[in-house]
Amino acid sequence: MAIIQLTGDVRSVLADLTGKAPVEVGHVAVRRLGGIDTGLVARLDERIAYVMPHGGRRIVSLLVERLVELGCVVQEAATDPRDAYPEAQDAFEALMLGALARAASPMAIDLLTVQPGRWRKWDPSLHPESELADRATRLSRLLTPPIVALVGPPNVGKSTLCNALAGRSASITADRPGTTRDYVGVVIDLGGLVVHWIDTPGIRPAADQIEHDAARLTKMILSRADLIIAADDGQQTPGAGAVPRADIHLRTKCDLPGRTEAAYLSCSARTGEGLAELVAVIRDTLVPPEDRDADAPWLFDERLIAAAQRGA
Ligand SMILES: Nc1nc2c(ncn2[C@@H]2O[C@H](COP(=O)(O)OP(=O)(O)OP(=O)(O)O)[C@@H](O)[C@H]2O)c(=O)[nH]1
Ligand SMILES: [Mg+2]
Repeated sequence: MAIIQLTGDVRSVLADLTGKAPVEVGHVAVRRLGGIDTGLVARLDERIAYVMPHGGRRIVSLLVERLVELGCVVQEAATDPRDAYPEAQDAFEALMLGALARAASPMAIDLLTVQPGRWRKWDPSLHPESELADRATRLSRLLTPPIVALVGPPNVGKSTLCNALAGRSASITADRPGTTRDYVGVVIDLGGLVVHWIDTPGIRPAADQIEHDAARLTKMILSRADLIIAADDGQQTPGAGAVPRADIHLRTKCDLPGRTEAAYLSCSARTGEGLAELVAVIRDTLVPPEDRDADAPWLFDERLIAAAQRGA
């Protein structure tokens, strides 16, 4: 469960979010939350309400996005980071412990633990804020799982690959085009980087209404994806299932004769061939090794610059 606190003119925001009259002061009610989730809404007083959806990261971030659309402004907790971690030596260490607690990827751990030392010695003339911010955008994927979408024509083995990487049967597979009718999301650890993997339905020109709806949803997901992988098994007509933007072109089923091609990264979900390389390419594209290995401080929390300027 997550708790989102609303402060201010909560009446109109609650009405817009839930499509119902705002919950009365002192009451708690179950409400649909903007078509995103069903959760609890608690009204503490005229100006304070809690919205409590399920705690999954996706739900919380979609809900926050919706609230911003409705005119809300996101406020970071104004508390001193040391309040949460009294054992921390200084603000840098407290912020690091906070990031460690919410980091999704095992790969974040070593990098975070060296940060307090780097921030204490931060020299803005050596590592200006703009450079740190740029690198932080990519490194933040170690804290919040990036979205990786796998797209391509039906029956090329997208769901089989998803299951092979997840190490379990997360998506239904079959030797029949149109097996995946809706997108399936799985959290997968790719060599230390945890990602939100989206297995999409194969794109077919002659599709029924369900597939049209699924294709529309897929387009929406693609617009949010951090990385798009376009898969084909070498048996498709050119242009089938083409996507506007693909970061990686993948040839699947390379265990079958005549399927590999130099311009593609290739793999076989059946034999496991090429999977380790695929994992490394995805991870290093999303979080490049030069960002992970740089000895500059990592701006993993917006409050770090202010703390450094205060001489925390
Ligand atoms: N030889 C071989 N067959 C594979 C491989 N990966 C998948 N297949 C087979 O290809 C067929 C289609 O696999 P799916 O994973 O369902 O394909 P999909 O791309 O998800 O298909 P849709 O959901 O219809 O878009 C199944 O019969 C799989 O067993 C592979 O690496 N090698
Ligand atoms: Mg599928």
